[in-house]
Amino acid sequence: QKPMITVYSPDHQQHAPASELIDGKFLPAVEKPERATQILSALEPAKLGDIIAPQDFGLDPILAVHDAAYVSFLQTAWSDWIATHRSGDAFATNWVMRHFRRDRIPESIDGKLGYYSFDAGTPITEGTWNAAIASAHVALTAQSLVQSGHSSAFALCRPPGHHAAPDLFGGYCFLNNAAIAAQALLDGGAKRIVILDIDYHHGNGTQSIFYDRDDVFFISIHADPAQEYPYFLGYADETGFGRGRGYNQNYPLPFGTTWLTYSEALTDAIHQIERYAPDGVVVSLGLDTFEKDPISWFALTTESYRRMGVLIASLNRPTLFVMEGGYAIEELGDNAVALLSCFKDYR
Ligand code: SS9
Ligand code: ZN
Repeated sequence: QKPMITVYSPDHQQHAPASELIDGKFLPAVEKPERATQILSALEPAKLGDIIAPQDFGLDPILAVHDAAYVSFLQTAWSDWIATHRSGDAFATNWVMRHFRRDRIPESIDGKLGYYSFDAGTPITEGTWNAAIASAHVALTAQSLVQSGHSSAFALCRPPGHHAAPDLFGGYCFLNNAAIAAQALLDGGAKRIVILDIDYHHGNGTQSIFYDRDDVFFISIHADPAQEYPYFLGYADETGFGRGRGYNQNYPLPFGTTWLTYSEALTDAIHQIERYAPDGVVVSLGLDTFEKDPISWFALTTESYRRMGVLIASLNRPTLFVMEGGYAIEELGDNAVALLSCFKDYR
């Protein structure tokens, strides 16, 4: 059995919003530092492999996925907000919707926040950029391990990334860690990469980044967007565009989904991956499909994650796990270890 190295940076703690806009109220943030520290403390006794700090890869691999103007916006968003509003976390409240112009980027920070986001549930704090760039470097460090021959690695990313598009933040995400890592694998010589997104929410950002490409096959199993966030993407008929036609696959599932139904979708996804024969698999690992997740409505159990680990291991491909969502703090570490240790045991 080969060890599975985990990459972790304490810098995520710099992103600790005081509150989030949830159900029309400012409530204590659900996406909080304890998520990552809880997983870290469960990993230590599980002994999957060493836990290492990220390297600094600079901005180039981020700019291979995200727009330069968007990245500059993120770097100064909080200080621009403070210059106007003097205190507190920044929130978007106005958006470029249908009937509006998308060819003018506002000068005002309030306008920019709306131009570069798609929800009001994602606060930007003083340390958000530092945390987001560290999270991307965590993913890139794990990617470099896989690229150099490690059969798997775990990027304990926080904040998550799969909702972030080339020029949009939202859904607690700023930089798309999984997409950045997948692009880096390609730039390092891989020809075909699969991103398998098993977060409860559709990975709209990742889908958007690779929708017209055939070198990244994006597959997502998630709650039906007709009923659940992010609401405006993630339907089964989104199958890719141009060269990318046939290389995007969504499995929208209903509220209350248990392992019985979930495993059918995952098994189908596994077959599709086998047919594509990728050089590597990036797993957008969300654990918000768990029955006790406070913001999600699937009914998977810790045992489901063990089985998921076994199924993903059966692919026998270099595999990079990138942490996404999961908000049932107490069980988060056990569920992560359940999946990762079964994956490792069956490889
Ligand atoms: C549910 C609000 C959802 C965003 C959730 C983003 C999850 C990222 N009432 N808010 S994995
Ligand atoms: Zn999620």
